[in-house]
Amino acid sequence: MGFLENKNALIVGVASTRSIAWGIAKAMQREGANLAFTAQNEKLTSRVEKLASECDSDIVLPCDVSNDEEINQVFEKLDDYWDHVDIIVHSVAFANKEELEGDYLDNVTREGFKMAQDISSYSFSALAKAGRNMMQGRNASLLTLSYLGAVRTIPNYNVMGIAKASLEANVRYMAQCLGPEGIRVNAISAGPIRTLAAAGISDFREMLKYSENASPLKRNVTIDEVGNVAAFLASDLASGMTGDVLYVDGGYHMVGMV
Ligand code: NAD
Ligand code: 0WE
Repeated sequence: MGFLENKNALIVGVASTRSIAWGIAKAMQREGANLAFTAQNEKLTSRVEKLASECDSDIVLPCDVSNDEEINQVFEKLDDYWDHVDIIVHSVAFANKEELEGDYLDNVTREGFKMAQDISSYSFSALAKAGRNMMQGRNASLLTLSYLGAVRTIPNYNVMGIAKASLEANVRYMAQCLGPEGIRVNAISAGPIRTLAAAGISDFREMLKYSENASPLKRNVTIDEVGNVAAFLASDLASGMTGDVLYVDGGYHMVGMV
């Protein structure tokens, strides 16, 4: 018997088989969870439906996280399938591509800054707000994905680094707010992984090489390794943990020099 048996998990952020959210979905399904997915837009829906069916799920709901209406509808529709939600996985980030390169101050804009905060940080609060009723009395768990650029400067990560810092603070405020309801909130800070969100980032290949060499494990991490930690964090095995950021990066974050 898996450690997520009879848990209902909503997964937000699957776009392909390379998505971190897909690694998380597979691990959670393996441990016995029932899954539901959202798809950002119509273009992604059929792909996500195919992936959902691989996890024995036929629940795929539209959700652009910049739209409050769509976020509320996710839980209204989910209510037709489930009478409660135990787990919400938020694996979503966005900044304008032109702001993820070069000189931070030259390239950042008021609109781009707002956009990065909205999609990459506020949307986690928005999902928790909308899903709060369905998570009552369940020892529910919320999980999001961060990156080291939240707490250290990383070349080109720029406006996303500030959005991830906001996301990690959001984890703490949400954990404080929801703790009395037995709801836990944590983040995984993953090492670099080649996904759609990494495609088109200039020098990503060099970054992967660099972190491979500098990490104690001498390799990069996989979506399955992130998925296993996510499944653990969302389970009752982690019942004493909330408001935290766990690194799944082969130890890269704690190295001072190689
Ligand atoms: P991905 O492209 O597979 O996933 C990103 C997801 O965000 C996609 O499913 C996309 O549809 C969704 N998304 C973007 N804007 C959205 C919107 N407005 N509404 C709804 N969904 C939206 O890439 P990924 O690398 O799996 O990214 C998932 C998370 O992991 C992100 O938060 C990212 O910052 C984080 N992360 C990635 C890495 C990495 O190196 N790939 C490392 C650490 C953390
Ligand atoms: O969080 C991320 C990337 C998130 C992301 C990616 C894109 C690419 C396409 C957000 N918005 C967009 N917008 C697009 O138009 N990561 C942790 C992966 C990543 O991205 C970097 C990195 C790493 C690592 C960008 C610069 C430097 C390092």
